[in-house]
Amino acid sequence: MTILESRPTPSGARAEAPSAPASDVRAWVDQVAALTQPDAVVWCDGSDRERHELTQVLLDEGKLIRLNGEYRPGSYLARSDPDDVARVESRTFICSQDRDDAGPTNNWVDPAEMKAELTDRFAGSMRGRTLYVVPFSMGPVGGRLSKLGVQLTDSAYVVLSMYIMTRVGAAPLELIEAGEPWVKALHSVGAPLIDEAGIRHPDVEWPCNPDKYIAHFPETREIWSFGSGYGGNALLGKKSFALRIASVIARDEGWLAEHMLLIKLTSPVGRTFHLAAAFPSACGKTNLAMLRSTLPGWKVETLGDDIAWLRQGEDGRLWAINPENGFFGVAPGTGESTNPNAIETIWGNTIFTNAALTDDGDVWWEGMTDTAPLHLTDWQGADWTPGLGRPAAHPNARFTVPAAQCPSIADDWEAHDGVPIDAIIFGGRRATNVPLVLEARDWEHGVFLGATIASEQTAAAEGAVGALRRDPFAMLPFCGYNMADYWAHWVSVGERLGDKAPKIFQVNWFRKGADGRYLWPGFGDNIRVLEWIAARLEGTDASAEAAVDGPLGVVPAEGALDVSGLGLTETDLDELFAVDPTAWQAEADLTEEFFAGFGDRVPAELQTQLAELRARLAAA
Ligand code: GTP
Ligand code: SPV
Ligand code: MN
Repeated sequence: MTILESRPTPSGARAEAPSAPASDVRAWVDQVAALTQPDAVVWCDGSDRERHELTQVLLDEGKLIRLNGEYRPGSYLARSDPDDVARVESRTFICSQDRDDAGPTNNWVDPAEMKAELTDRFAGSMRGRTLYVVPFSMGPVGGRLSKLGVQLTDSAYVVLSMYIMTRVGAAPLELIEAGEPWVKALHSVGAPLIDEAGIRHPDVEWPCNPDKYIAHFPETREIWSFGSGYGGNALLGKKSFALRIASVIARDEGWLAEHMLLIKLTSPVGRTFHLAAAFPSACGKTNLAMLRSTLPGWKVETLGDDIAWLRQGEDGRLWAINPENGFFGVAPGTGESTNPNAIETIWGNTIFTNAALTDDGDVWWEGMTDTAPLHLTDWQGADWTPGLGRPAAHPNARFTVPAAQCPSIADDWEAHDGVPIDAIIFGGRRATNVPLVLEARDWEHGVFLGATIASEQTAAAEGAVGALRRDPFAMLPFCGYNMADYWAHWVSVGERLGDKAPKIFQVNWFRKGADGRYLWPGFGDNIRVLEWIAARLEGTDASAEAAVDGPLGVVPAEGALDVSGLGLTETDLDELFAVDPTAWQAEADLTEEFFAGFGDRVPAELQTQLAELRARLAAA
């Protein structure tokens, strides 16, 4: 670790506003240190040595538990405060100058007001702690689509997580010092160890503050996060930078920052396709990204599991990168039978948060194995035995692991120019109404499908699990500007791509039968849906025969979807694709209401799509 004073003053060319000029890194650190009053300032270089030292600090402080090296080498368990277990959407703010630029789906506070309020919160917030300076790159360092940032944080757990999730170190800092634009990401857990009277208090296992703020300043490309140490609230390269701030940069520069997984699909005859898919939080991105095919000859390789940046290339097509360096994946439900590639990925070098601990020092969660161990220590540190009626792991327990450890990672996952996208898939968690798969008639219809995604709420954020809510493009919590403007931006990107635009599809793995069970086996069998999508992408006579028109979009023709060996009944299959015109007219009513909330900013193209949907339903 290097102490502030040993660093030379950065010099070199300066970036254009609105990104901070390079000379500001040190000045900014000094200014934040003066405000937050840490005991020490440490500039991080991302080295192994530093990682070991930070790990040791966390072990000594009782903030990490070392797992049994025989089962889980180089791996640790962290247990959070029970009130800091997921993203806090109610405390997430988009502080644009103009309220209308944040739109009706974001919390808004005037930027000057928010900065004044947060300056009060940050004053002395790091007393007794260390301020870490973490320079990082989203995307491979120096890549054409990559972006730079510096996170300041008083949490060593956050630093270790950033090492896994982003590219940290000297190389990004050199680029910043050479004048590349960068994003300021300020974070404090908001739990000073020294009080106003100068008295030092003992630390706790998971310091945080009940008063949380995840504030974004889109015009100045800044993030100020206070009070939480968990996931997307605190690892600021992820949702705050790579989605909320990046979506605004993308709007201004004509590209897309999306809540999407990225995969390469290879057919039995060696045809390859690159697909990007947006599903809301905890709705299956990691699982689809790591799919192990149940159909012989088909292969899925992983490029990313949560975020994609997509930009038109010189050939006119849409190219995409995964800006992240690791996975922050949902643990519950991840097992040998559902996601064997994830299980292999987390063999070691993994930080687990809010998983249960086995008596022999490994982790466990619901769905990891069919039966639970007879005794566990639960995610809150209490004794746990099966049948207690409460889960051993928190439903939003997560693993943080380097992407390079994934056995299905694609060779070119770090390609500087990314990969060319053949298809975009939208999905959600819908027990009713939404069919297993359909294809959009064209780009604008695809944008309508994305804009009207609704999904049952999961444990990835605070709120009532199971409640149906609109989550357009799976970006409701992540769009850094007015959602209706974002839809218009999507329409304009399609216009620019023209006939080189990817095809758009919609899927739903979660439809249930009258008896409440999932109609579709999901997981590895989702390859059957990808096979149909690939058939449609071929553009051959057989592609045309594989589909028929339906009221909601283009659906598989009789027999075109391979369901052999699944044991689905005729009724199951019918229910998976059933379209109830009455229920859909009701959905259309809800869509109309939803659009009305955005006033006249809703692009006319989407209103036209809604009218067409109603007409098709009426004719059905
Ligand atoms: P975030 O990281 O929160 O953005 O989530 P994600 O979209 O990556 O979700 P993930 O793949 O981790 O899935 C969340 C939950 O959905 C897990 O409990 C999975 O087991 C479950 N799941 C994923 N795919 C399927 C599927 O095809 N069928 C069913 N029934 N469940 C699935
Ligand atoms: C999500 O909630 O979509 C996540 C987890 O991927 S977090 O990083 O906490 O946002
Ligand atoms: Mn996510």
